Amino acid sequence: MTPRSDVLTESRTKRGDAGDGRALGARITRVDGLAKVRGAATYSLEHRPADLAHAVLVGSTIAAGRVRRVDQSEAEKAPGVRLILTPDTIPALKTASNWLGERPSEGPYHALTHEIGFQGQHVAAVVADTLEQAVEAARLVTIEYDVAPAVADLRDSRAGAGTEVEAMTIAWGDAEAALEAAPAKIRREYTTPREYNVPIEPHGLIAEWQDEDHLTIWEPSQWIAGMARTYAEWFEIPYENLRMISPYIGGGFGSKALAYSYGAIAAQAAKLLGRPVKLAVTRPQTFTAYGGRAETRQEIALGATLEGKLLAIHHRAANETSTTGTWVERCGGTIAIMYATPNFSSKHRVVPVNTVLPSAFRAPGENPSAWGIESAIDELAYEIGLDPLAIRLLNYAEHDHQANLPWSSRQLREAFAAGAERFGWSKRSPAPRSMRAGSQLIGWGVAAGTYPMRRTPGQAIVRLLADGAVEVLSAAIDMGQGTYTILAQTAAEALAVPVERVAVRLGDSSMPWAPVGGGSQLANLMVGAVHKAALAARDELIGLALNDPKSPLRHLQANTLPVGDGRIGDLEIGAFLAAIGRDHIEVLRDTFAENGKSADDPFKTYTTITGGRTTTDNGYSAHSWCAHFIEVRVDEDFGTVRVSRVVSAFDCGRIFNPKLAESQWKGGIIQGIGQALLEEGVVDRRHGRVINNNLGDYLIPTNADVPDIEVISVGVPDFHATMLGGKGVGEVPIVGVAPAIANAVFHATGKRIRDLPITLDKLI
Ligand code: MCN
Ligand code: MOS
Repeated sequence: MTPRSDVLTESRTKRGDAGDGRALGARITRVDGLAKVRGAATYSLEHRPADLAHAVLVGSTIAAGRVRRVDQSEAEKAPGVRLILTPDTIPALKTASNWLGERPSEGPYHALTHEIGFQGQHVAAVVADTLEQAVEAARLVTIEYDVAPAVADLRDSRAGAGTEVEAMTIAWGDAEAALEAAPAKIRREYTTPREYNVPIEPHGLIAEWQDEDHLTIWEPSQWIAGMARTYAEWFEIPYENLRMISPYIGGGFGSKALAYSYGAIAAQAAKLLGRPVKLAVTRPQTFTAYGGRAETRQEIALGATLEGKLLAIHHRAANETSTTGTWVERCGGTIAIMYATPNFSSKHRVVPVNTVLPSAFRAPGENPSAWGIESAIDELAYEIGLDPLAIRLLNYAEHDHQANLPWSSRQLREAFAAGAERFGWSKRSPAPRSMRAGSQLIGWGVAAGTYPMRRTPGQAIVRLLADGAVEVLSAAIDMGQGTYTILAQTAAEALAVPVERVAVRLGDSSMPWAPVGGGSQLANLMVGAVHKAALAARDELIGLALNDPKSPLRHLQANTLPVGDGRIGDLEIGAFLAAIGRDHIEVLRDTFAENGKSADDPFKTYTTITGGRTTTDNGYSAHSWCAHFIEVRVDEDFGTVRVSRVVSAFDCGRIFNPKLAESQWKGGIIQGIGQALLEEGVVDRRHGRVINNNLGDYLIPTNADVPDIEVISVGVPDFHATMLGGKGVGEVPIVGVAPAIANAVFHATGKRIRDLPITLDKLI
């Protein structure tokens, strides 16, 4: 359902600004907040089309092999059953292109296949009149398999070495020779387990065909254009005939940017039945319906002078991927740019195992990369007898050594300083096990984090309405990060109206193109487009006032025509528009292209990730930065770890809404606490099965696990990074949290944990 302006109007906060042109940067409460807590916000799966049928998935119980036979005879007889799809009966679709816009094959796409590559892979789907009937009938489907040996995970001895990813080889100087000659060195292995996004709203969709080539999909989506393209290509219908609707999303953390096979199955069922079909992926199924963060392994060797100055970084990394596709969890990202070193070498391998294809989870790549280097640099500090903060400052990278370019801005030194000051780092007693409170060992750790500034353009329409209100429209999305709010603030700022007068509509493919709501880019790109469009709308209004033959303001000069708060000059905008015979003014603008021109090939630009500018393409290397200072308390007898204090300082450039950015930072830190202490997909080696596939067993932090978190902004506007000077906020906060906690645990206990999560069995 499209976001209704009435819902948004009702939910607007009364604590907005007064239309004084300073809306951007104000601590405004989320404009969609009230609608959400009152239940007035309609999520995709709450849509209620008439005659809705329900699909339920049947998953493979084996991790590798072949479906020999599906016996659906019992299920067919069950009450209410309308359709059973199996590898034998599901019609073929066309293979869709990937997010690079490349079609991996020209052949058909089968959403259900006989070949089994992982446990939980969809093998059949049962569609019935009610959910209960479909659930019951799905239990009656029996499947016979030919079982093949499976490789459970990266640590499985049968996993092999995999394949080197050439594009991930990064090198300068001669790391091996420099390491050999270095007077101080360490060589260690760091690992992270399989981790899952687990947004609070599980996945799923409702698919409804209007006629044989018009399809509407209600599905939570971080990328309206990209997912709409996939559905359109699968079913070979024109992109314009595909309507994708996703006004509200209960979190995604990277997992809702692509269309998955269950989407194809539901849309296929809807087409075959001529009825709308709803497919709600259950929580256990979300662990195999799409991938979380791949398991990683990194071997890091650091060579340094006896004073702690880095001479070489040598890095060999690997991540698991599926047997049918390639996911690269780029472990070379953070390690290549965080510290100054004259010699560097990083290589990366992918190792196929029997898992669903892993995918993006908040700060993919940068997150495990920071786990490695921020642990290793800490180990070197203790080895040499240097303070962990001092070694980071000693090796501070004054420019990007990988790209050999200046930073667009890097307030990381300021972040270290502000964080250390608020945390009281100078009071730290250096030796491990030297701080305690009764049976609690106290440890203080520090680590840095970073995330690149990605830049794909996006479009927005700004409308000035006769009643002085403003509308903003874009197919961008809000999954909780605050897009509705900051875009309202942007239009309010540019047009000098109160935020309450701006209605923002998002999440609909019939609106202007927008990039993926991922990679921490959406805020800056869309704020840029809306700002441009709002200023252009204002200029158009003034132009009409000065030039339109019917304008009552024709005799005035441009500089005596202020626009603001629903007025132009001394006229109400409505009265003015009525006088010139218009009922609104509408302007479309694009983040990068000028004068309302679209990108050269909008379809390619917005439905793939290839239309963007790189992190370095204007001669500056643009990234967000952060420094985390964390205190842990470790119970000496039980080995339990509690995070008791967090102070983190961020350089994310100009902040559009400190209240929301702080909430993003705290959320990322909390997810980092989960990664450090709790999160781990436990794989049963015998069956290749994720056994803790539910929120009772896959642990994430709850309130009792989270202490007070203090976040500080040290950013300055960075116009080399983006148009309005902001940098990315959403992902950088999770980067560096786990190593800061591991470093604190080492300081508390003298025990170094290099394998996440840090559980008590590893400590005692
Ligand atoms: N912001 C700001 N000033 C800036 C930049 C951002 O005030 N200079 C604030 C705004 O409120 C903006 C938010 O931070 O809406 C996030 O902006 P940005 O960093 O551009 O990130 P995106 O809008 O692209 O959001 C995606 C990002 C990613 S990639 C993941 S993963 C993630 C995250 O956001 N998943 C989230 N934050 C999440 N927050 C919630 N509640 N749920 C998720 O699933
Ligand atoms: Mo975020 S993992 O880029 O959606």
